[in-house]
Amino acid sequence: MPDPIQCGRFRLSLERPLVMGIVNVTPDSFSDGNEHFRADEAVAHARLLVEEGADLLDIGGESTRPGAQAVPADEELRRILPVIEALRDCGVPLSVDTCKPDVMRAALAAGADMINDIGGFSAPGAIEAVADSGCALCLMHMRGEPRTMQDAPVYQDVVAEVRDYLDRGAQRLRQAGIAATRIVLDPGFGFGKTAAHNYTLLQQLPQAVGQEYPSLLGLSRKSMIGAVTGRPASRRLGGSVAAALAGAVRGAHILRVHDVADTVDALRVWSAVEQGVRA
Ligand code: 9MG
Repeated sequence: MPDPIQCGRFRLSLERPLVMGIVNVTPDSFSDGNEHFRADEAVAHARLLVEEGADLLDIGGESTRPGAQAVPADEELRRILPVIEALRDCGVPLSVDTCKPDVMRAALAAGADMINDIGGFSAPGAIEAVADSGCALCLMHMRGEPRTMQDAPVYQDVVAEVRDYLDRGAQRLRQAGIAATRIVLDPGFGFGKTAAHNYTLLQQLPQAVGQEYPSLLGLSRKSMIGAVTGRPASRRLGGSVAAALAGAVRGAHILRVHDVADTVDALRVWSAVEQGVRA
């Protein structure tokens, strides 16, 4: 088992898979866009996720769905800062999903404990923005950018190529002086990958992410679930929970989900089967 993650004000033990609740403050996210767009609604939703058992929250002010347009940094900050400030003392670490160094700095100053960068900290200044804080970093694999990433992605060997990207990314972070205990790796389901690529990555998760760093998986309500079930994003709960469990069975450390209560229940039952129940 990897060491606990150093995550801002928190140390996260990895004795069991952790559940990260998604808090989108965007008008256009792929499965819950507009539902929690106002800051007060996003905060109320986040508090509910904590009550349901979320171990951490991931707050995002820019949609990452395929085809999404970029949002300027000042608009992203206008959306997320009030939410971070209101949730700072909610009892669980706050992750912020952003690729922009200016947003990273402001989010950390406002109290964020983790930066989740789907761009893999590749923007100029991104590593410098996070290096000297004590925050955790989620480095995700993406081929291309959200606007174009689903335009016929091709890999010779998706598992090896994702692994190589993640290894190199982690090395860049380490070279900047960032401790291994702050780094989390994510194969980036749905980011420049077909359904077949996504299922190969999930099936071969240990090979795709390696053993050196904890892993984070975002499978919830994604098109790979729809590709198998034929269901729209609003009806992918069962498929999402099954995918989360498949990740947990393969050693995933953090599961990024919309449906916290159902995922927590499924993980508890799985754990009871594997480890028994104390009388
Ligand atoms: C923001 N976001 C949307 N999907 C994601 C995923 O699969 N992983 C991470 N780290 N972030 C995601």
